[in-house]
Amino acid sequence: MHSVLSSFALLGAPISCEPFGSGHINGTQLVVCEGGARYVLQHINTHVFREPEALMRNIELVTAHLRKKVSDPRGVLNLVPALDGKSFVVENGAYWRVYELVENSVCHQSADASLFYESAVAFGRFQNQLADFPAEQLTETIPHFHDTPVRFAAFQRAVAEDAAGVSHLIQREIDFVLSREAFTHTLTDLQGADELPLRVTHNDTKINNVLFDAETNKALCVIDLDTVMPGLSVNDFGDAIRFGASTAAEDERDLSRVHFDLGLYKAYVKGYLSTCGESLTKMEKVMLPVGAKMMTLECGMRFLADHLAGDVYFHVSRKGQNLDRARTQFRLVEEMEQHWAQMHEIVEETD
Ligand code: GN1
Ligand code: MG
Repeated sequence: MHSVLSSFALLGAPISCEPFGSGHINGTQLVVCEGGARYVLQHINTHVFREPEALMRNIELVTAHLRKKVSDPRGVLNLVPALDGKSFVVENGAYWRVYELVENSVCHQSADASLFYESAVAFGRFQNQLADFPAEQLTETIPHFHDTPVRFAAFQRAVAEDAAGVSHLIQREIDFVLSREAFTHTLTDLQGADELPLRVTHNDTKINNVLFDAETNKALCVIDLDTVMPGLSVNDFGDAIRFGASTAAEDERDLSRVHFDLGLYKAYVKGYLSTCGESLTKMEKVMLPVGAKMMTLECGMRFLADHLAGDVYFHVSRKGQNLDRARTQFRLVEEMEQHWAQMHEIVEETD
């Protein structure tokens, strides 16, 4: 049993603690206590999140705000306080936190159109519920997280450094990114010109960051709040499409199985606009397809940069996994480019 558990106000003594979930960044364990209470213990990756205390403050603020707006107690994550009243415990320099497990919930790694629609309802609602939250109170937990030109520059550095010595094997993928440099500026330029508003965003809107009711499959709540910070709504929309509107897993090796599914895209557009369409500006709606392509390209270049660096950021369970992940993203980008007009039409028709 992890000794840090004794520093949290748990109901009953912990009897088991097992690896849980599918995150790439933090270490996550499911804790079961005598009496049946269940919790999620997380070790915060401070290599990625440099200011864990500011991050926890963000989560405290955001969950408190959401709690005022939800009727179902399972509609928001609940932090379990440490015995000293804080929302985290530091042990030997490591940061830990505990959430109550959301009971009778399931997490999906992929979805059909109706489930994907439900996840869009949840992320749209999340966006809406936080529309009146003062974004300036939040710390940027990872500066420039979805600043694609900054990610592009980091990618160029990774190519130049070629730390793992693999760049000569992946020139085609490198060129794929380099040839899209101009596109990477689209959203940051609009933001700089005040044509896209700064909002409170989730920044990791994959379908597996939504919990669904185990019986009804209705979306319950949004999880993984580490990257909640000021950002662009279209990037939240886009990251969800990147992950969820693909016909294959993020690390699929057989690219013939990887497609951008317009039906899934349409389902997400519908669900998303149903809960936050009213609060989005005209420009935000017009830029939704750009958000989708931007997040897919950005994630692909992050995976490829990490492959070049020797897998130092994203956890890998096999050699070449980050390259496989990059390739799926680039395949999706290509197919989005082929369906560009339809992606816009779907937004216009739905709005
Ligand atoms: C990381 O750990 P996880 O799976 O929640 C990453 C996201 C990527 C995602 C790709 C803090 O998220 O930005 O989109 O992997 N999170 C961070 O699967 O870098
Ligand atoms: Mg995440």
